Amino acid sequence: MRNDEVAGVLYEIADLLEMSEPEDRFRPIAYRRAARAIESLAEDIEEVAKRGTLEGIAGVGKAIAGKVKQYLAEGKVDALEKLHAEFPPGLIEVMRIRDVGPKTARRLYFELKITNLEELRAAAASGRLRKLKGFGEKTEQNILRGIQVAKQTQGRQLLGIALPIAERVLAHLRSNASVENATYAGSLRRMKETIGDIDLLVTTRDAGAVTRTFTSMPWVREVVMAGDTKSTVVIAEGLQVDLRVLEPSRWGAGLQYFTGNKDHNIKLRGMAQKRGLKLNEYGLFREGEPEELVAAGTEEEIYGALDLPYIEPELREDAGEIEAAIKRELPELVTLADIRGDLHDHTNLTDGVNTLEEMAAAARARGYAYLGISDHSPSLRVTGGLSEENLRIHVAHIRAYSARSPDVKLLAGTECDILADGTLDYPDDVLKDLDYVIASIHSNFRMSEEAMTKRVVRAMENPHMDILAHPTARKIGQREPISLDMKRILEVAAGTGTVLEVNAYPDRTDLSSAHAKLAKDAGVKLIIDTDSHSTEQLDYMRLGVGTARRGWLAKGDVVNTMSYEDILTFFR
Ligand code: DGT
Ligand code: CA
Ligand code: CA
Ligand code: ZN
Repeated sequence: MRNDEVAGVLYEIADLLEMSEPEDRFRPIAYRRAARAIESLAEDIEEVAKRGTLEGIAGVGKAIAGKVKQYLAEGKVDALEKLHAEFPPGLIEVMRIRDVGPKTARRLYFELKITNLEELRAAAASGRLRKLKGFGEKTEQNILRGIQVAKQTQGRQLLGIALPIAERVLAHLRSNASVENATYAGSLRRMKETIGDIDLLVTTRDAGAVTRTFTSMPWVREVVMAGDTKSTVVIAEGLQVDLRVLEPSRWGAGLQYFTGNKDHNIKLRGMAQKRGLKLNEYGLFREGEPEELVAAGTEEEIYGALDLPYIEPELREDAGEIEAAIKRELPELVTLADIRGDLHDHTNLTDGVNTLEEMAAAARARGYAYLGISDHSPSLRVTGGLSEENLRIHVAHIRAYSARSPDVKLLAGTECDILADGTLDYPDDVLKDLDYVIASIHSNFRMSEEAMTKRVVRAMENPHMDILAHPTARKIGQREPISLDMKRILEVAAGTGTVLEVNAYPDRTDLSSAHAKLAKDAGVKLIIDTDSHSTEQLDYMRLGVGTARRGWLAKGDVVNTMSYEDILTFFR
């Protein structure tokens, strides 16, 4: 499905329109609305276009439908190209910095001649920005930090974006009948939160044909290299994709080598050398004349020949996994199949797009035993946070649905704001009637570590709070984590029994895998949630499971592997 790709084009038009015509308040809103609708469309946008019913999608009128059609047919949109021509290309990155946005980017360009990120950084560092009306020293500091955060992810793509793209490319490759095995390796297989490039591996009887299939895919923007064993392309989203063709008998060796990471591989090669063996992308060999092939077909055989149990890809970071493997102390990692439900989910009563009935049906389709509904609390006005009275009505609805439902059960919860002083946004007598309470930070992100830690600790000490959601509140590439004394937070969480969330929403991934591991080691329980704002986003669960596995979490560390009855009792 190319829905996300099409939505991305509409978002870009909206941003550039805002930069080009700052007085036009309505068209950017219209494009963003259409983009959101297409993103959350269950059906393939290409199918809808073929049927000629694009205008049946909420927010898609004649003009937008025309642009979608042109994009699907030609891979470009005239209106977008025209907008692009109006501004230097570097301004797009400027506009994406937190605290900047399209309208400010326009002023930076016209009033200070800033055309790219480096010029913006220099202007902020030298105090030139504060000359602009409405700008001060503080804005300059914030923008400098925003640039730093953006640079950390520059050229990298979120796992949640790269993974579906890799699957789309693999499906396309498999349409070539000569392809036997096809899979992704590299950081994607290790489920890293951001991906530098996509590494694909195939075995085939006809390397030339596969290379042609690969380099002629409709969404290829540039062919960097095309050879019989290695090809590289850049695709529409700006991501590089590497394809390697392997000998079927060397599949495991190639998979092991190209999964990495590099440090894990280096350590493994060292272990091989100590045994008089040589490990490379073609196999594990005993040195000598001639050298003898010891293992190559499967990864299990390669690890086995080095006296190691199989090491899951998510653990291969040279972060102690090889030492644990030697001692036979690797954890049995949680799997997607272990997950029985998702407890951080929004409906259209606040900022979600689907009704609770639709969300429940989507949970049923995923085979879940339960789904938690956790809409926002009143202080988050932009989301339409629920008043106490509306929350009570919502809870009654949720309970009624659950009572009627023969299979998937609903839990009535909230995602309650943690206010600046650490109190919760609903009074205790509202919270006590819910099945569970998620609390999280959505405002006042800039506090000292001491004040912020105190704020979160105070929230955790509220006996009604069960789950601390997206604990660091970061947005990858957008917003740095809040300052928290994580050690202290984990100590308190272990004491209060607060569950910490691994939020699977792609730009959050919060806790990170490293923090999840610290939490586990501190005796804290975790939950993997998607923070879904639409039915399809429930599929982010696999990303969260990937992060949890990278954090060494086992089934027993994750509370939403429990049955419905057990988790209800647990929160009670
Ligand atoms: P990325 O793309 O930056 O997100 O990270 P990776 O881990 O996918 O790195 P990439 O694409 O450069 O290479 C894929 C894998 O290939 C990497 O994880 C390990 C392997 N590899 C690449 N270069 C070397 C190397 O010089 N030595 C060894 N042992 N392995 C390498
Ligand atoms: Ca890679
Ligand atoms: Ca690569
Ligand atoms: Zn949420």
